[in-house]
Amino acid sequence: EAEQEIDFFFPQEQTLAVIKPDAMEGHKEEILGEISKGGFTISHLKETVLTREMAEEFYREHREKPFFSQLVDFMCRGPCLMLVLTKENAVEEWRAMMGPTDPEKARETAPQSLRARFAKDVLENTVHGSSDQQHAAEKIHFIFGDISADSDVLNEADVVSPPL
Ligand code: IDP
Repeated sequence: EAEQEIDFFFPQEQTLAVIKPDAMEGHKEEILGEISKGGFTISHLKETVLTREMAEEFYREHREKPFFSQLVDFMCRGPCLMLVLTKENAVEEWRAMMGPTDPEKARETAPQSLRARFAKDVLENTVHGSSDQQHAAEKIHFIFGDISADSDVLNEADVVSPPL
């Protein structure tokens, strides 16, 4: 019941965050540290190498874009870390931590952001975050299935290979 009272005053929101293959190679721990400092709760996480089909489906909104096949190649290149982040205003706050899509712009306008600090270019830009609550719900379901009945606190059963 105490939990319900907290939710009443501070409604919790979920977003899907992804640490992309470029960042898995050297910045995973640092990004997880920033997520924790940012006050997000990680309720689910899993490290996966996406298949082409999954990456195409994940980014289907972009299928007509000229960079679509590059984007799919990049996302399948190595493991990604998928995370469900919970916090008040999580969607917007995680987007703010990520910074703008293009790291050159990020370095000008949001030098503390993850993309400003770690991203190589507009394609290999370190992290993904849902753009609104509808997308968050859709992509969380796509990656993790139905988690609506799960607790917001991570338990071991949610950690699908390999643990951190
Ligand atoms: P977002 O990730 O900041 O929401 P979107 O426009 O939704 O940006 O693009 C999805 C992903 O597609 C980007 O994160 C990036 O990896 C890639 N991307 C976006 N624009 C370009 C581009 O102009 N060239 C190559 N890749 C791009």
